[in-house]
Amino acid sequence: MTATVPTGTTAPTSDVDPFSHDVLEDPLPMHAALREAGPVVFLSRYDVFALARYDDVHAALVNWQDFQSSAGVGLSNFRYEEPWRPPSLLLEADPPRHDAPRRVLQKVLGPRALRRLRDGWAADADALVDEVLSRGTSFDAVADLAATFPLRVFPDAVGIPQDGREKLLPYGDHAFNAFGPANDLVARGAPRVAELSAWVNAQCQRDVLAPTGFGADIWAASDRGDITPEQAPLVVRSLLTAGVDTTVHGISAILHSFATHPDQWRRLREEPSLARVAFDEAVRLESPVQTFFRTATTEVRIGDVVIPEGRKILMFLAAANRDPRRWADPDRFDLSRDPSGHVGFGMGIHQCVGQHVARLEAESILTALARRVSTIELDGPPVRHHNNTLRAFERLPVRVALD
Ligand code: HEM
Ligand code: OVM
Repeated sequence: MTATVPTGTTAPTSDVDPFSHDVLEDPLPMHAALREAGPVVFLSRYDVFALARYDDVHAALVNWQDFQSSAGVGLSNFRYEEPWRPPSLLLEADPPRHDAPRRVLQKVLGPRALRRLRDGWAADADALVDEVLSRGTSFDAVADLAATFPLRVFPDAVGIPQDGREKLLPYGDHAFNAFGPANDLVARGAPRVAELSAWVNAQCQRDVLAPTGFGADIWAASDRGDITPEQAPLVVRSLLTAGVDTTVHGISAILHSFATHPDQWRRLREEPSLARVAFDEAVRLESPVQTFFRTATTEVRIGDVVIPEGRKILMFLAAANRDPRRWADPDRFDLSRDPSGHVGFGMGIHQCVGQHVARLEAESILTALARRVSTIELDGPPVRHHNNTLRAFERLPVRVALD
């Protein structure tokens, strides 16, 4: 027998649009208001329930049984709406179908596999920093570092050809917009979706991929029977979708954090091994991936609110990561704090399987920069890039001083 859940309790309601340009420009006031309103807030504009407190976001992330991903982790409910592309075998799957692709990627992107890349990426980062600094000490940290470095090292690590790599960022940008409502951001990406998708899908084929790399490793897993040959290209697609924009904006975030916290840059220079914790602290503070949705598989009760079966729940990772109930002085970028437990990479069975890749990229570029740059500061106002899911910079003018 199942217990009867008392109904009739209503959630506080808000008509805020989390995907409007005003909010995307500065979402922090909305995050605070949603956290304060209660554990669950009903967003009338989209007919969804929102979670913004750390404990509630965390609880939903680890409860994949009641909060499914296979109906889509965006606003669109795959029970009723056709997805814009075949669903991801990882992100948009539940157990048991999620298990095999997940195990494969966990191995392919695991710490052991990354050890082979470490020295090469460190040298690539040193070379890029030398190149940028040889042109001058004022530059755009997005165009010159945050966007350049991942695009130099990651596609090579996957094993895709040179040609067409400029399509990776726009494809990812659209994929992350597509988790939101069909607003102007999605409309702006729409004209290129067919071209970008066709190119990305073509790069996932075995004969296009280099004989070594993450792509080849995924196909080798299908030879072993760990996944099917039909699954292999879709697993490669996950890397090409999730692996570029996220690290570009993650690296922008950490450079912004240091440019606005000179004392923390001095600490990093004294103790370069802080680069790793610094990146996680920047991911906590900025949450490059701001939100994901789930769908209730059953009536779920959170506090006094009962969410009916089949309804969409919007989880504000970014709001959870600055919840003062969980974090002391949450808005401070502080290398002394322990940021572990942040939900910027998610939590539970879908927790970012690429996080070691992201950390290694960030650590490489940060270490290279710390070796040569004594101070880094803003050289003009940063310009935000708006995306329905990502928190991003379009431009980050910085000025550095050299030793
Ligand atoms: C999953 C964030 C970098 C591949 C996730 C999730 C988050 C996230 C929040 C959880 C999704 C959910 O719970 O529904 C980030 C951030 C990154 C980053 C902030 C960089 C700073 C990467 C990279 C790759 C990657 C570099 C690939 C190399 C994936 C994949 C999943 C995922 C495939 C789905 C995992 C699953 O559902 O089991 N990421 N990510 N991510 N990420 Fe990342
Ligand atoms: C995927 C995926 C995973 C995480 C994020 C994402 C576009 C996509 O497996 O395709 O965002």
